[in-house]
Amino acid sequence: MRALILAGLLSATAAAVPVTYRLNADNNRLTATAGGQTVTLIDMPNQVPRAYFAEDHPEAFSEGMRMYDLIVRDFDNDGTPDALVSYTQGGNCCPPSYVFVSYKPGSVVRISNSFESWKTPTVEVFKGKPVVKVRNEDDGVIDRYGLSGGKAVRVDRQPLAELTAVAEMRIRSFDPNRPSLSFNVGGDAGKEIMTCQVWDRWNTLLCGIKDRQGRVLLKDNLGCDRYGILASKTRGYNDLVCGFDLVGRWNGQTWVFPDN
Ligand SMILES: [Ca+2]
Repeated sequence: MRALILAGLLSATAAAVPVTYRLNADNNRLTATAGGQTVTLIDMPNQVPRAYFAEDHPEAFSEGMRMYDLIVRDFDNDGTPDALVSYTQGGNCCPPSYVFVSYKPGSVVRISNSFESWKTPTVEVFKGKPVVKVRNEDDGVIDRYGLSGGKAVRVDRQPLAELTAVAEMRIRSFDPNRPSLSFNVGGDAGKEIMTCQVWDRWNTLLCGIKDRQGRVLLKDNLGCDRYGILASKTRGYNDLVCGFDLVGRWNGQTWVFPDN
């Protein structure tokens, strides 16, 4: 009997502590539940934790912020699940910030330093630990962040590979006096014309493609720092590339880019 109790205690100690993280429906409160007890970790309207609402706090929160992208893993491999959560004031000025939030029953809540990502990052295993993979197109890199000692640490940085285009327009070298290039993208033997303009708000390009009859093959409604024509083809038409590696493929009527 004694041996049984001891074995039970040991396995309870060794097993991961079950912690559940939850965002409320308004996306402004993050709670953790463990052992039947629910604790508020971040509460934007009520300024919890208080210190984070000071303007000079490096990870400054504000009352109107919302939280998204709750991703739960044991990021630091300590046996207790941690949360990665994004927070933003909204609007398009700045990318959302991401922090790791760790709750251990009976212990303090730990919130890491932040990093930024425009898009929801993916989580993958890197050198035996879950890491967050962030595409940073402004700097042309893929960064990986892990949680270590309560801090978000960049554990890897790789250059973003650019797909090679046979013809292209770039915001960096764009000349408004020469906004078009012609290239035979497929269909018949004639050349189509790609015409671009600067989307001032984002300092990026909006390019459309018309055929010789003036029919619109591609509407200019996708902002890309680079529009390229690739050598590869889909249904007889050259594939397009937006930015580094977002590939648009011909569907019989236009080019379709995946949601990025
Ligand atoms: Ca953990």
